[in-house]
Amino acid sequence: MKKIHSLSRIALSAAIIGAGFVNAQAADETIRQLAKERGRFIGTILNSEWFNDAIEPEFEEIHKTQFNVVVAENEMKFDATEPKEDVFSFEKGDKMVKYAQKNGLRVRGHALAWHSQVANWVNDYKGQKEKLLAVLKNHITKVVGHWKGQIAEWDVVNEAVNDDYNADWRSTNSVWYEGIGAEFLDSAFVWAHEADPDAELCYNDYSIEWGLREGSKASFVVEQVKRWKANNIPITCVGTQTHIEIAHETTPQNVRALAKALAELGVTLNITELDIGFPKGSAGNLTEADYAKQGHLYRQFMDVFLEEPNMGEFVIWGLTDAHSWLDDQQGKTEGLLYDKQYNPKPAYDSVMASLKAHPASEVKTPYPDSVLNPPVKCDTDNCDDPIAIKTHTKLSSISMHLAGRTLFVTGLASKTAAKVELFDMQGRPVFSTKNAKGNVDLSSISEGLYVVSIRQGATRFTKRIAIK
Ligand code: 9MR
Repeated sequence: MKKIHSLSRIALSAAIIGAGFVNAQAADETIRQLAKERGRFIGTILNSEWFNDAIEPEFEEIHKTQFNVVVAENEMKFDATEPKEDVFSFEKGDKMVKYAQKNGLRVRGHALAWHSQVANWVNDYKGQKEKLLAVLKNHITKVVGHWKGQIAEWDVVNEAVNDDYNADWRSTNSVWYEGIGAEFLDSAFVWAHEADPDAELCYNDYSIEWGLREGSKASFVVEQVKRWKANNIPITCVGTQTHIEIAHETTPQNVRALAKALAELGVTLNITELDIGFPKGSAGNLTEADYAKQGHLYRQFMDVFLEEPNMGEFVIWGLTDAHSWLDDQQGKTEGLLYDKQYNPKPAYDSVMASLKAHPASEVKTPYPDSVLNPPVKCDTDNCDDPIAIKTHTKLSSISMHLAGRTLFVTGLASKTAAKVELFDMQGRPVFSTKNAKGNVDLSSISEGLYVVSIRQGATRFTKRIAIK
């Protein structure tokens, strides 16, 4: 009997209960597999919900099946790793590194020297240059040192350029720049290199997908990279975050131009935080043509990525529209490859189509074999100790089927009852019972689309249903 790929299972169950996108994904083909054959890394973040064990089981299953590079959304930033002076907190980062090793994923570290998400205590030293240099050195040395050999690449400096028409260093609201001056950047690269000489070291920023016109952020960054290379500052890569909107049609070609400019300097360009959002509030009105347009833009980025020999990583800032910073903080929405119910969107198909249109024999890799096929760091034994990946990460055994107004819940552990909740598409609770042991009567619920959540102990199952 042909093995049904687990993702196809998800798509299949979505089809049964009438969810949005259902595509005919080939059973054994994944982005990860095609990326690996091409010597490239394609990935996404582990959302903070994953670190807090508050995410649906589909998330991890898709994440490790489809991608081969991973980044922590917030958990390796300064405020997370050094919440008190010289007191470090590596637990969450360790959990991710261990997950990556267990599943053969490359790890990006994000981010060491950044004006944002700095722990509050650092502000006590505002304007004290020597002290701030010591603080930053200690932070970089201990954090990079802790994961030496396990994190392949660091965003050493993040977002240090301002947003002015004539770009320059960000001189306000940056404890590092205001207290130390531009030398904090050079020093950060040197300290990171001392702590892990094999790690790739990036400068990462947003809005550098806007072209190389005079005075632009991208041109300013290229000029700095020239200076760093001339001065033997150990930078190896630039990250273009690329948080864009559906209307930003020129950005893929701008990224191509940036890659070419950096190639001349012997530096790699990575796409590090891509999302392509629609205006907030538009979610309910989006048409097939809108999603096709989004797919077209994703495809263009992937084409550029595969065609430029000095591009190595393609990272999307989120996996599912159910968990994305766009809705919370950006006035944008629906920017990722999977919809809120974990169905692959047309954007997913476009990424796959681009990969297939660029045969492995024609895609150059910027990485040596030792990077593409690193020694396995984890066997079953050392992976289980000392930090166990929570049982939460196992696929839920719970399943459900809706027939008329009756929800048939199966796969529950026999001893305790489950909590079944129903939410409308705005996330408002419309039904709840704590005592489900099998069938749940939904005859009181009006026609419409809902999300069902079934919880039993640590096991959780969520799915969208249409009540008719
Ligand atoms: O996705 C992150 C979000 O959860 C945080 O609240 C936010 C705080 O600054 O940071 C988000 O990630 C940012 C990344 O670290 C740097 N580039 C911009 C990203 C989106 O804001």
